[in-house]
Amino acid sequence: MLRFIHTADVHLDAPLQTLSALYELRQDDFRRTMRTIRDLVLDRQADFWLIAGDLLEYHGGRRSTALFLRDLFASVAPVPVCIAPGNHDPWHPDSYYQTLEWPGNVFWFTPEWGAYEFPDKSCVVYGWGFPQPHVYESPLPAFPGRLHGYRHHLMVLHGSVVNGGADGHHPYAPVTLEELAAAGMDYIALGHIHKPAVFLHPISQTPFAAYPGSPEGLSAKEAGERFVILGELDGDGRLRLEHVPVQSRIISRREVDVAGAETTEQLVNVLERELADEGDGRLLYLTLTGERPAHFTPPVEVLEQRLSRFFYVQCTDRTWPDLDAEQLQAQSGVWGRWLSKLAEAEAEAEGADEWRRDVVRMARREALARIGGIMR
Ligand SMILES: [Mn+2]
Repeated sequence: MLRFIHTADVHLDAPLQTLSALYELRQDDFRRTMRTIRDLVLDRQADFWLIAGDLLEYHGGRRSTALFLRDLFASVAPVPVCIAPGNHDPWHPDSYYQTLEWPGNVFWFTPEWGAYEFPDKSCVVYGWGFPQPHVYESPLPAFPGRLHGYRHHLMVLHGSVVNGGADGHHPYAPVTLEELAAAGMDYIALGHIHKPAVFLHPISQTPFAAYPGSPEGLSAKEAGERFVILGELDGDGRLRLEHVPVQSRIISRREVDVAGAETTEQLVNVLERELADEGDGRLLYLTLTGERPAHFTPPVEVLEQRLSRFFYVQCTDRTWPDLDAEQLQAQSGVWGRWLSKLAEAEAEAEGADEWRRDVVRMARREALARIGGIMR
């Protein structure tokens, strides 16, 4: 039985827009997540820690963070840590990957295919690393093939799994499932795509490659639990994959209908009720919707302040005022003419596809919000 922990796309020291004042605290979260993964490597007695790229940002990555990684990796010795650099942390001569002295249990992959042999585990770990941020060709045609005399074969690779033939225009090492399958691996630890995905072998239709996703959310899009993959390979080459949540903080995206609220206190009451299931300390990306009284615009700064039990709140107001659109339309002013035009567009879109009807409806809602903002 061979066991491994697979992670990728941690993006330590990445610039995180909108978090300026909280940046250092959030970076501390990312390092805590790395420690959680390290604990998992030790607790589950993993044979390997596979890291498939975009670990420490080449641009902006700090020496202190590189030293943190060095100490962290030393703390799992003698467990091998196998790292394949990605497009955010390419194998540059002046990268910390090359300028620091790393513990003996850290194995780097470079732009020349590498194969590290672990005879006591009857395993070879193969890998390749980005030479620079943009790589338009698949690295797999240059893969020299499997070594003989070993039971298990693992690969670590950062790149984009593309459907069908690679078109040569994708800048991040495009690889096809067929190419990956042809390498004859028991498992391919992929990185690059931040959403978890497991790929089935085109012939056996069983899992043989995966993206674990980012273990800590980097943006509002990376909401909910975040994972690493715990893999187990038995003597017959059967693979079992388990997704283990490791995030330090959850990012939540919520839309709350605040229709009818016409004071800040009423708004806060609605939000406290609707968000009761959201744990303290989360990052909350909140959107307000619903028809509101024209006289009252939600004060987003105040709401952000009142929701201070969260680590970070970004509140976006998408409510619209309860203007009498028909009465405005009946008047000959510029607002009336604008709304009439949108009413015409809405009528025209009636027989069109749903996407077009949505666009027209959003345009009308936006127009009402703008008009309401001015007439307030
Ligand atoms: Mn990447």
